[in-house]
Formats: sequence, structure tokens, C-alpha cells
Amino acid sequence: MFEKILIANRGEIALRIHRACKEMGISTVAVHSEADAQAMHVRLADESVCIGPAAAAKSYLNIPSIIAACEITGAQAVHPGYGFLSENARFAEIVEAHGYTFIGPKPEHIRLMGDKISAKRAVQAAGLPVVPGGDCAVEDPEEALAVAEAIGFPVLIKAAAGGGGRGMKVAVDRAALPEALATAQAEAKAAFGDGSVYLERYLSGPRHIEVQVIADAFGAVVHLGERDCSLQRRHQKVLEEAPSPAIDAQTRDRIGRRVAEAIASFGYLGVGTVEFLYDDGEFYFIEMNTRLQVEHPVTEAVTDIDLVREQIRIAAGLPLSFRQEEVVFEGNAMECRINAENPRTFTPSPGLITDFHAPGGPGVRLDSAIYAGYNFPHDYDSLAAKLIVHGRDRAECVARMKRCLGEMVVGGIETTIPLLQDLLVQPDIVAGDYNIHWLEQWMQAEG
Ligand code: MV4
Repeated sequence: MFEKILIANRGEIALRIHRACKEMGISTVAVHSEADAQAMHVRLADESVCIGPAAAAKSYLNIPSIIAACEITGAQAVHPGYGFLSENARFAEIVEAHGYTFIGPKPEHIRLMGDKISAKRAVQAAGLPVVPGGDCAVEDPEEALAVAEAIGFPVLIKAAAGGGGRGMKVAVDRAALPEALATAQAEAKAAFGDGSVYLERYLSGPRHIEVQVIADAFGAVVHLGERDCSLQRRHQKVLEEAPSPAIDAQTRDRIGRRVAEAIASFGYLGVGTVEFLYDDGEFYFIEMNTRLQVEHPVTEAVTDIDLVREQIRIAAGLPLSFRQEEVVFEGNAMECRINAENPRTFTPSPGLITDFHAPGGPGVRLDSAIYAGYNFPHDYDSLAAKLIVHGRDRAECVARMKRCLGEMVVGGIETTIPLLQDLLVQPDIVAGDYNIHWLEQWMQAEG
């Protein structure tokens, strides 16, 4: 096992990784920007190294600085967390080329899934259901029209280098296609430096269901069920839950096993999330994420498995500490993302946190790096805390989340807590009856 791990991230996820390390007897190295000298991930780590100025491009994305921090501290492995360099195949290769272990999937799989067209082709070949459409880039309107006529309108044009919803365009009919195509290609080129786009049938009101999988170096692949992440605003998740209110035990077992078999067929290693749109009882693959995800704690809550611990064990060449038959799904879990933002406009609200009280009690977990006296920076994303609750059933879970939101105090800055409280009393949410458009439609209706 490693003796020292460098955590190439900040905020709550850096703390989350630190916690797993300490429980495994591993010492930790934090890296931080000049803006983060007083950050909790730095204060708690055994050692820390400043890797550059506030701008992420010069610090948390600065590969030579992070490699230098490994050399200075003698860390043996690097955990990238999520965001930043976590899905950068070149970073994974560079870490390994310098003799350190990258705690994550193989670079070839990060690269394969980073291109949405190659990802779709790979999982389709491995037997997973994909959204009807082409698995090739379309270049010109004639080609696009041929694909669109074959799959039927409306179609969605997506960027191959995209993901997370950036650079998508709907074309409702053949007349709208040439302009939608040109716009999508131009936007993809500008945003990602790659103008490749592909077409899919547009699903009008699906749920976003993602399946958690984990694979070790001995060929063991296990699925840990699904999360429902349909409650999003502008592709930012607001509330996630496990299990999905729309998926029963038999469906979970069926899709889970199919996903596990698929990723086993291409020799995947580490944790991964396979995203689907779920519509009318059918799953349609959209993307695969080759990192630990923000919302991983809801899966941890219902399975009682520490995903970060397992990631570290896998990277150290140890087997998974459980088999598929030993995974049991217990009760319901929800996660609320508490952002330092105005709850109506979502304008960021950085600044001094003057007061802080964490909710607690049975079935409650708060993953956060904020504290009273912390100056929440404007340089990074606005995630201030993840409140995760677990209940014996969904009703207990909802009641517990409402109770916890009422207990939590974050003074001095605005947070999205009032929005989350409002959300949790909506009958559709209480009933679990929502899709990917529910949240934006509700906010529009509320004004
Ligand atoms: C879609 C879709 C409808 N049809 N694909 C958005 C993010 C990216 N991961 C894929 N996305 C979508 N792909 C087809 N063929 C609708 C969305 C989508 C969405 C998906 C998940 C969660 C929220 C969403 C909000 C708007 C659109």
C-alpha cells in the first residue's frame, strides 16, 4: 500500500480523499493555489505545497507544478478528484511516466470516453443500448440530412469533444437542420478546438440515470446500482438520489449487470459512471465518466462501500473488497448541493463566512471544506457543501433532508439552501415524479 498520496484537487473532494487516506494509514500531501493558503484541505493535510497563482490554469491545472510537488514530498501516487485534471489522459500518462501511480482508470480509457463518438461506438460494440443515431461525425448538411431522415426528427446535434451538455443544438425538422449544424460545428470548434459533431434522436422528456461501476486489476467488475441525477439547471446538478424512484430492483440488476459486462469486455480499471437517458422503460447510453463523481456519496450511503478507499486499493494492485453478490442496496439516499450563490438568480456569492453550523444526527453526512472565518473564493466553482442523508425509505430520506436543511447555518454569504427547501416540499419531488426538464420548468413557473 502507498505511504503517501498527493491530492491534486481542492475543496470538499480534497477533504473526502484525505479522509479515506487517513483511515487507511496513508499520509497526505495537499497542493494549493495562492488563493487557497487558508483552505481547509491545506490545513488538514499532513503536508502542503503551493503550486501557483489563483487562476486554476496556473495551479490546479499546472501539470509540471504538480509533478514537482510529488518529487519534493516523495508522494507515491496522485488522486485527481473530479474536475481539473481528473479526465486528462495526458496527465495520467505523465504521472505514470515520472514513476508515480495515477489513482484512476487507464489513459486509453480516459481518452476513449473523452471523445463522445468513440465512447458511443465502444459501448455499443460492448452490447449497451445507445440513443438511435450515427456513430460517426457528420461533416456537411447532406450527410446530416441522410442521418436525420433515418432516425427521424427532432434530432439533437452534439459535439464529439463536448459532454455535460455544452454545444448541443436541436433541429426540429429538415428545414432547421443546415443552420443548427453550422452553429453546432462553429460552437464546438470555438469551445473545444474540435468542430466534430454527431446526430442523435432527441428524447423529449427522459430521466438522467447513471450506473456506478468499479473494476479491479484481477478482472472483477461490480456494479453499485444507479443514481438519478435528473434535477439539473443549465447542466448543473442540484439534487441527486439513489436508488432512482423510477428503477425497480429487477431493472437495476439487469442494467447493472449489462454495464459491468460491457466495461469488463474492454478491460476497464477503477471507478466509472455510465450515463443513460431513461425514457419509457428503455435505457439509452449517452456518456461515460472515468472519474469519481461529485454525487458518489449517495451510492456510498445505500451500499455502505467507501469508493475512494476502493479506488486507492485498486491503484495499489489489491482486489475489490467485495463481490457483486455481497452488494446490498439499503434504503434511500439524497444529496443536496449547497452552492455559494443567490438562490433565485444563481449569481455567485463569494466572501467571508461569518457563521457556520453543520447539521447532524442519524443518517447525516456533510462533505464540505468551509468553516466560520473562511473567505469563500471567487476563483473556483461555487460548491460550498454536499449534504447527504440516508433513510430506511424515501419518505424518511426526504423528511431527514428537510430537517437538516433547516438546521444548517451558513452566515455571511448567500447559499442555495432556501431553493432546496422550497424544492423538497413540491409534490412531484416528494413523489419522485420528475425528469430532466422538471427543475427549469418549475423555476420558470415560479417566476
Ligand atoms: C440528450 C437529450 C435528449 N436526447 N440526448 C445533456 C448533457 C449531456 N450529457 C447529454 N444531454 C442530453 N442529451 C438526446 N439524444 C437531452 C439532454 C439533456 C439533459 C440530459 C441529462 C440531464 C439534464 C439534461 C438537460 C437538458 C438536456
